[in-house]
Amino acid sequence: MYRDTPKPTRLEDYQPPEFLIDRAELRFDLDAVETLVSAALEIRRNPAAKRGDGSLRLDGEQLELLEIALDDRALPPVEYVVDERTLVVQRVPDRFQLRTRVRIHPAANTALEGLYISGDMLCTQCEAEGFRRMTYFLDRPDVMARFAVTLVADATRYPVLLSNGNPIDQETLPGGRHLARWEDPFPKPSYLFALVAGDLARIEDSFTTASGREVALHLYMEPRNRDKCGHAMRSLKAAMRWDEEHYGREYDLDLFMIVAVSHFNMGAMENKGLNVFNAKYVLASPETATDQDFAGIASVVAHEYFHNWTGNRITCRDWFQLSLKEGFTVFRDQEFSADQGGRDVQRIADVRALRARQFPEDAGPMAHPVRPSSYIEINNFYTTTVYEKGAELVRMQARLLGPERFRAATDLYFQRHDGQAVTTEDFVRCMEDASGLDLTQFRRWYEQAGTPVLECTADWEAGQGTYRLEVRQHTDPTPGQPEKSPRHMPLALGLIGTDGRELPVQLAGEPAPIGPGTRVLELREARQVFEFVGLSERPVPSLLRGFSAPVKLRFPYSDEELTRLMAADPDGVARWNAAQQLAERVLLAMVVTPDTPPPQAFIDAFAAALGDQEADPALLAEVLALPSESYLGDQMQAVDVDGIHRAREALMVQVATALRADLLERYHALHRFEPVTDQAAASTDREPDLSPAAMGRRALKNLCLGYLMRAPDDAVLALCQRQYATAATMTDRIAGLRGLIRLRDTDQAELAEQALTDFYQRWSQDALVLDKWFAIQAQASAPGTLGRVKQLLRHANFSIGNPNRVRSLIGAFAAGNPVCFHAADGGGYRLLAEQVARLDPLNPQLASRLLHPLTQWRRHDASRQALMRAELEGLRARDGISPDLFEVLGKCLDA
Ligand code: B3K
Ligand code: ZN
Repeated sequence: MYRDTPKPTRLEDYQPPEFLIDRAELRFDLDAVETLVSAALEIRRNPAAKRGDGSLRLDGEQLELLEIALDDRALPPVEYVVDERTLVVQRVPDRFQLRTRVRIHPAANTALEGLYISGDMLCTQCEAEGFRRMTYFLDRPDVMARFAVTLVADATRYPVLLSNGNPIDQETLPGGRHLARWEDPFPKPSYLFALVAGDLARIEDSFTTASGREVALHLYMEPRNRDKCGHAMRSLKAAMRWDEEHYGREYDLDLFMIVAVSHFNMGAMENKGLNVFNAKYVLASPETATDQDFAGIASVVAHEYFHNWTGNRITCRDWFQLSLKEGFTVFRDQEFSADQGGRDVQRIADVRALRARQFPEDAGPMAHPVRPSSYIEINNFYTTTVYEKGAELVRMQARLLGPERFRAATDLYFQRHDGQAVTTEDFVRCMEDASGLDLTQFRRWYEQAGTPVLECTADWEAGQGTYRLEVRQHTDPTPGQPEKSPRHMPLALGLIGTDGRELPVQLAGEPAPIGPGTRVLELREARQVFEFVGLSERPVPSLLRGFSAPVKLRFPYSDEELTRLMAADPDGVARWNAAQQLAERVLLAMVVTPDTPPPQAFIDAFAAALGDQEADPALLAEVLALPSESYLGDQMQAVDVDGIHRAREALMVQVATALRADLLERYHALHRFEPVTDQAAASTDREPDLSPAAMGRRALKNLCLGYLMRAPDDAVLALCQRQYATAATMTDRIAGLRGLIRLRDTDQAELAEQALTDFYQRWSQDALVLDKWFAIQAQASAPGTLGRVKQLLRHANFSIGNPNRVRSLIGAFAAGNPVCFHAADGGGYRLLAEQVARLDPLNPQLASRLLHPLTQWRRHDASRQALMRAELEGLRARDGISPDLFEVLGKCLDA
């Protein structure tokens, strides 16, 4: 931790590197307690850079320098300076070899950046700036070197030794040690370096590329997890094929490896040829993983694989360009998942996530552009804005270009920039050059933070058959950006008639369209008017179809119009969005006036959707899910946490009571598809079905169960217990448990406790399932939850050193349980602040992320604001907080 005030890095100060590293030969003498790292770097002056003072500055942190030599001459101490962050070698020649040898301590590395231990294995995480914790280097993405790596370790503890690229050779050494050599033929930035050592099991497969090359696929895991990797392997092969078919991208090495590790700060990491994954995104079986987990695995496996082209072959010039690789790669994984599992449902999930996390970020103190212009700790900028909003920016460009021109533009991007470290500007230029479009105004999306609001109104001239739509756009100020300019965006829309059918969308002055359907308009001005002609009746506009731009759109729909869209809009996203708006309206009214019954029209619309046998059950599960408490809070001036919770629960009870028979009928009809286990024999009569259709059925069925358990009579309780006990899938079991846990702190609490004990006993040996056990308790809205979370922090299975466990208890409570976290006495805030303070010295990256729910303090009432602020001030007053925390606290307290 640094005591001096950390200084920001600014985009405007970017300078090309003064030196380049062509080749890096590394040797790791591996040991958990003490590892020695020897580096031989071929360095030369960068002809494209300004000449500095003639000295070489290398990054290095927490390294103990043992030896240093330049062109084989050991350097005397007067010729170099080492401090906490850098090694400066004075007056170096234009081209030379630098050798260093340093000592590092993997077992003491709790930050999980650089080389660290996870259980009995050693592994690395270098992005963004972890490589400098292993050796002195130019640790920046625009320095791309060829790496040759030698790993030496104890042969019994670490029989498997992996690094990037191709295995070159292996040797047995005296003293029970062995050695492996790896070479990566592709130049890469240091953040893509990886090594793994351990006693690992492996499953193998292979993939034949479009051009007929064989690629070996190796998946490594702790031996006890060997039978849980089939889905990840299948997902990898599907992703490889998809990237060939949709982007013409073939894999480039003969070997692709994935390693599952138990201690990991994020989801996974795309190191060249050697992806390292959080085990959560690899391991799955129907009994241990939910349908959502299966989908998450496919999407993360694809995401990391896709990075091979969008990130590794073409990388970022500097970390301000992070969205170049992340936004594009998220867009690619979203499209992959849409092709695998269903386009509407995937898009709805993506929009839901964007609204739940990115919109609040963009409206709060942490708001920043997709291409930020300054940071203190780059790890704080792996945000939903850079990732998910970044993906929306690529999606809008794809939409503006259309499929053919977008493909031509990505082809051009891959051809023009292969092997380079580039910027988001280079990406947009390819979009322009391949299409002829002018994206000058579109570039504002990369520079301006904040979510644009589209205020739409319409009028109808019956005599003319003309419908006029006026769209005004504005964006509120964000920190450091008081003024915003209008943005260029696609607005997809359709027009719906009284009978629910689509009407033709014909703009004044244009020929009649061939048929009805979606039309994409382009917005550029602060105010635009569109005139639709040739209409025989006043249409209901279906706006922002497919969520064509990441904006908040407002239109004064009547309840009847929303109901019509909810029942009939052929665009699934718009249909879902109409249902959300209708429910939001009802709920916000109930917040203001508790005990108002929902309008009968709402219940009828809900019943109609529930009974819709034509629609995809997965879509209906989305349409019938009420907006989340945090989304509702986001729609209010000052969040009324308790009022929202009360209203949402009350509405669910009312739906459950009014539609008990319908919910039960649909539940049973869907449940019939599931195999069940014979409790005594614990064996299933059939294999669970993991197709998207089966997952959709389970989603709708468990939605029904969720409603029914809001007003449980004995029959419903029995049904929930039965589902819990006989479930063949974790999806069904956890849905049963979620229902039962609602009984905590009621007079039927026994049922909840029994199920939780049973769940613990079944799964206490499986860390990922146990994470669910922690999370489900932390998210329960029962009054005793805060006390239970405190107890769970002392549970034998809680570990502050395991990020998954920390997220499943502290993160699930603070970010996933608004009503308990925001308890009026501030107990929830206190708990989070204490845990963040405890975690910060160990793992600042994780600590800073966990803090986020507190950063939204200004959204709450005065008394909560004071309590939240006091906790934030308390953290800031602590000695030696990390730069990560320093930056977040500064932004949210001083904004
Ligand atoms: N690129 C990594 C994220 C690294 C985060 C470092 N703090 C995972 C991904 O986006 O694929
Ligand atoms: Zn990524």
